[in-house]
Amino acid sequence: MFKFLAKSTHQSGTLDCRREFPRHLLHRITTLAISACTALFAQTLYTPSLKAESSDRPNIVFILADDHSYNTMEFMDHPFLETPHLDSLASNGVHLKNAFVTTSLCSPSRASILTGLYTHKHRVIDNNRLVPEGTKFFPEYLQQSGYATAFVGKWHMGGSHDNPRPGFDHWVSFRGQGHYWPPNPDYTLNVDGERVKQKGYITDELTDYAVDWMKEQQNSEKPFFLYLSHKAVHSDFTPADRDKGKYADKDLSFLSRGEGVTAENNAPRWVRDQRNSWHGIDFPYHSDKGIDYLYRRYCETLLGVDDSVGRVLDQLKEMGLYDSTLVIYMGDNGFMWGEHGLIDKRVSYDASMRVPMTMQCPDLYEGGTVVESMIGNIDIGPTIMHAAGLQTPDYMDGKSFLDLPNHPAAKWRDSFLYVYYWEKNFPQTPTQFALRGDQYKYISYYGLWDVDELYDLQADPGEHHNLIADPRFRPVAKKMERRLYEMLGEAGGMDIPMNRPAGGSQNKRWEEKDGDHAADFPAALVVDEPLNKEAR
Ligand SMILES: [Ca+2]
Repeated sequence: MFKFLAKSTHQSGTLDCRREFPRHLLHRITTLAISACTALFAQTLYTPSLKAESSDRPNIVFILADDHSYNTMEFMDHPFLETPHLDSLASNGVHLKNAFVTTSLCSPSRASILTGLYTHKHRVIDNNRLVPEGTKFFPEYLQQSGYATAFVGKWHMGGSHDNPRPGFDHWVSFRGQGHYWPPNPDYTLNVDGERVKQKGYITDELTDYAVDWMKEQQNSEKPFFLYLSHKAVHSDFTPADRDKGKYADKDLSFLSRGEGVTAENNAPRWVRDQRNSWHGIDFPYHSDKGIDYLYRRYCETLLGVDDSVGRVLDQLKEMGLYDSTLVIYMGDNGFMWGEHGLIDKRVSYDASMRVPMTMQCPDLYEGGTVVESMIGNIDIGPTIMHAAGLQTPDYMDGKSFLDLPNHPAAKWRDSFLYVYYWEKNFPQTPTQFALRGDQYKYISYYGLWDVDELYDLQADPGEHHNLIADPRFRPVAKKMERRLYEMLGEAGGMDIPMNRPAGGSQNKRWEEKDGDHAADFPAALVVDEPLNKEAR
């Protein structure tokens, strides 16, 4: 069983009642790491001779939701949502309140979670491609070190097949986005390489598969790692029948409607153009239903995910593993509901790049702990490997945050790098790079005649006041831009990856809402008179 020691060993002799990662495992990791320092890739710290002790290692459950915005949970002071099980992960564990993804898009983020790499390194830059041959997924290391591993749910890196991927003993998945309900009576999932009919509502059905597999681990010698990857709450938002219409009458006046996103305020021109597009509040998904209709469905769909989390936690309780199992919940990208006049993700604003993230392990963390440090999707692999007693491979960009809740003063990153590469499928959003610090965020657009953006996140967390043209902030903007490109260089990101176009392009505008006019240029780019009166 998972054992814990007090923190007295390295905190100025003070005894702290909170618990930390098992010290005997950390000691073993350190010792073995020194002898393995010449290795190119991850060294499995549990050599065959150590496998007898594998029962010391925790069981781990990672639950990924799709397009779940960071604040759509009851405990985030949502006006009406009821998410008791998602809330319980925070109240009984840790809320990683500043969690971000390096690219706010399904497939690139999923690839970063599974590889620990930035998007430009794993090169899954859109939602159409398979990961390149030879890509290593962190669950492979867990499997090799003696974990029983399962993947249940949405893989969505390339939609051409749903065959089992490396690293998993048990596999339940489907092609591409999958379906909330079977689209026809013959529609099938891939279960360990066999075609098995989807019987019902996907969130419940995936949870059934996950819980069944957990039950099978009850008497296993091996620790287990479950990767439960929901289709929900991605569009087309489809709640379980039991939740349909539950929020039909709720007041949605709290949603942002893009107020203040104007040329006078130096909001980028492309952002205002996007408002009347597939990803804008004036023409969302090219429909005339508006965001209120969509948002209600979205919230109702999330209730199924909350139920799923509850069922997984109940199963751990039933197996007597609730206190010792590390459970991590996160969203694969953020989601905007009216902020900046937009819906969806992709962009560098916090509402897009920030994700919900909680974790619990009562043996390890005190309930109600909040981590302020900036966590990334690239850190998930290193963190889960750390919990499993494995060293982070040198080539990974992320690092383990396993100890952060109990060591909040530990050295950690002070800047987070964000990248997004233009897709022809959704041509509204340009290639962009951003640097998010604790106080400021700098966003730069590449290959576009528009304004960059600078926000003071402490004074303006909603990113309403673009400071880029304010002379008082010019030194900050210059410094942030310089650091952004330094970080891109350090991370091997000074080349822009490209793909051949594939699939359609959601490029329409709605005339009734000024769809035949482009937005005005930002005030910072418009002059009253010629600048070069001495031209010869
Ligand atoms: Ca997604």
